[in-house]
Parts: sequence; C-alpha cells; structure tokens
Amino acid sequence: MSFESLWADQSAIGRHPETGGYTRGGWTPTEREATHWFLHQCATRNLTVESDGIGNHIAWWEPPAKPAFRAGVVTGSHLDSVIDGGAFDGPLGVVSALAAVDRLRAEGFEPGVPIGIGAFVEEEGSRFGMPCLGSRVAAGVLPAEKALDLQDRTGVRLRHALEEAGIDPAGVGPSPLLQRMGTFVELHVEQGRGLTAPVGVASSIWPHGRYRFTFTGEANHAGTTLMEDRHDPMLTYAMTALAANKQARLAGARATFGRVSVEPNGTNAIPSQVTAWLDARAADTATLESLLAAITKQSTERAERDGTTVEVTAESVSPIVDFPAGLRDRLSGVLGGAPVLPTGAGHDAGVFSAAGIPTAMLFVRNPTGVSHSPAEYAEPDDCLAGVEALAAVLKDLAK
Ligand code: HGY
Ligand code: MN
Ligand code: MN
Ligand code: MN
Repeated sequence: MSFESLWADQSAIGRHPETGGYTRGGWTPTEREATHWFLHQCATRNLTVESDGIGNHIAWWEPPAKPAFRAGVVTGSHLDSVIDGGAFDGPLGVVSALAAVDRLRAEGFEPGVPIGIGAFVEEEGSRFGMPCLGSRVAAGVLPAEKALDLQDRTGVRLRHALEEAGIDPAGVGPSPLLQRMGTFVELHVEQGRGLTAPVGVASSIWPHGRYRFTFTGEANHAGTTLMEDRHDPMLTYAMTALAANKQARLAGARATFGRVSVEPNGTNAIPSQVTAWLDARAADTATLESLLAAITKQSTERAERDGTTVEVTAESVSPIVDFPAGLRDRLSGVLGGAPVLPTGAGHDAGVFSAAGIPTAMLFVRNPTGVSHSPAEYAEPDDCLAGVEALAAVLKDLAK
C-alpha cells in the first residue's frame, strides 16, 4: 500500500467536515477507530502486535531466523489529537512507519534485529489533561493509581473510560513493551517554522509543564453588587493571563492558559471559582522555573487586591530532553547532513529518552508552521522524503 493511500485512509478517520480538524481524545470512538485501523494494517502485514495494559501497541517485524525475545528498533508515534487538531501531529509518525516497513520489505531488506512500529495512547493528554499519558504509565513515571483517577471534563475517570473501551484497568502499569525497545525513533511533523529542508533531526525538547491555577472569590449578584464590593475570580484570572503573556515575552519563553472552567458559569452572577491550566515552556529549566515563579507572584499579588485566592498545582512537568548526540549525529549522517533543531513540543520520544532508552526524532517540514490546529500541514513530497529518511534510518539501525 503506498504512503498516499495509507495516509488517505487514516486521515479520513474523524476529520471534521467543516473545520477539517480532528478531535481524537484517548479511548473515544474516533481514537478507537484510528487505533483499530492501525492494528488492521499491522495484521495485514503479519506483524506481531504486543499490547500493554493501558492500550499502547508495538507491532513487530521479526527477523526471519526468529531468535528468542530480543530488543529491537522501534519507531512510531500517537494517533490521538488535541481538540480540533491537525492531521499530521502523531499520525504522520505512525503512517510513515508502516510505509517505511513496506518500503524496506519491497527492496528485500532483512533486519538483523526486530523492527517495531509503536502507537502510544493519549499522547496529547487532551482528554485527561496529562500529556504523554500512555507512555508515562508505560515508563513507570506515572503511577497507575494516579493515572486511573484522572478525570476528563465530563467527570469520567480514566478507569471507567478504559472499562468502556473494553480494557481491564487492573492491567495498567509499567509496560513490558519497553523491555524490547532497544532504540526508539519518532518521526513527527515539525511544529514551528524551524525547518527549511524537507527532513530534520531533533536536538532537544524544551522543558515544559502544565499547572492548574484555581482562583476562588465570592459568588454574588452581577447587577446589585457594587464594583468595590466584589471578589471576582474572573478578574484575577484575566490579570494573571495578561501577566503570563508579559512574563513569557520578557523571558523569551512561552505561556498559554487553556482548559478554563468557571463555576457557576452564569451571566448574571459573579463566579465563585475559575480554574485554568497554564502551559509554560522555556529553552532551559531555570528559565521555566523563574517564569512560573514570576507568574505565580503576580497572580498572588493581584488576588490580594481582588480579595480572592489563587492556588497553583503542578499537574505535570517534563524536564529538558537532550537526545543522545551520538544517535542524533548518526541519523543526521545517514541523511546526508540533515539539519538539527530543538522543539518546544513534548513527545513520547521525550518520555522514552528520559527512561534511558536511546532515542531520536526526525522532523518533516511544516510550511505553515502551525500545529494543534487544522492549518497544520506537510507537503506530500516532504512526507515521502520523511518515509524515505525513516526507512534509511531503520535500515542503518537494524542491519
Ligand atoms: O503539547 C505538546 O507539546 C505535544 O504536542 N503533545
Ligand atoms: Mn505529537
Ligand atoms: Mn501535539
Ligand atoms: Mn436575581
């Protein structure tokens, strides 16, 4: 099956007819449909699928002389998306992996070690708020109990979402899949404007975190309460969002508030509480920490003025990931000196690298430089260049 037909098949799953975007939250029907499509493609290629308790999968192309349990080279990414996200973030890595294996088989390559194709669940954390949820549980950095208690916006806990998807929550925990992951290479659409060549190699992932800000004030009547008598958490939130934007600009960092909920969310009552999640990122850990401290300080000062309170909880923090230089340079060399660049986006590759697995990433050029939006794009020729690059890298690593 050509890359083009694989891509057409997969990207038809869950595409919104108006926006062209995708909302594939973990274990939701459209994400399940995409996962089942992937598993079907693996079955038709006689790949041996190994799955873990939370729903990560690695499909293995074993060398002909089938040795016993051996580590191999794994490539892959995720099939879930953010809310109204783009087509490429995640799926491009999974579809390119299938196409790269097809290409290597077609040219008669026989791997010396197993080659695995991975699909890791809820990487975006768009449903349960925890980025790289599947890979973090697999790597043992997120305890199963904490993961199973996570709630989505409708109040459904992960344990119940798994049961609804036919998955027994008792199986959730550190994954045996990682014991066979000798090397991991993730191909991913580039998500800024950093890449001028069709394919690049990642040097590092910025440290980043998600922080829950809870602003508490005093519910009251929108029409009868004098302005000076109000304790409006919406005001404190708004001023905090402005402060975050200013501090991020000053620090050369990035800060965004999202996932905002207002209680009670009426039109004629001053709310009692506003909850908002801050996504903060910086090129180094010290800058990230000082950015968060500056935003929290200004938020607390504003809360004192407003007669409200603010509570900040670090929901997830991902340390900087510097991909191993030897592997990075090996990939760049195989690709004839492909450009090397950092990314401000988190990835499953970051989790596996932090778990001590030799890891690398390939980027495919994104001319719009937009991501987490239907405007995310990669040219067909650049996608094919990505498949060719991935096949060359797998051939080099698995020979
Ligand atoms: O949010 C991120 O950085 C990644 O796209 N999951
Ligand atoms: Mn991604
Ligand atoms: Mn993403
Ligand atoms: Mn009234």
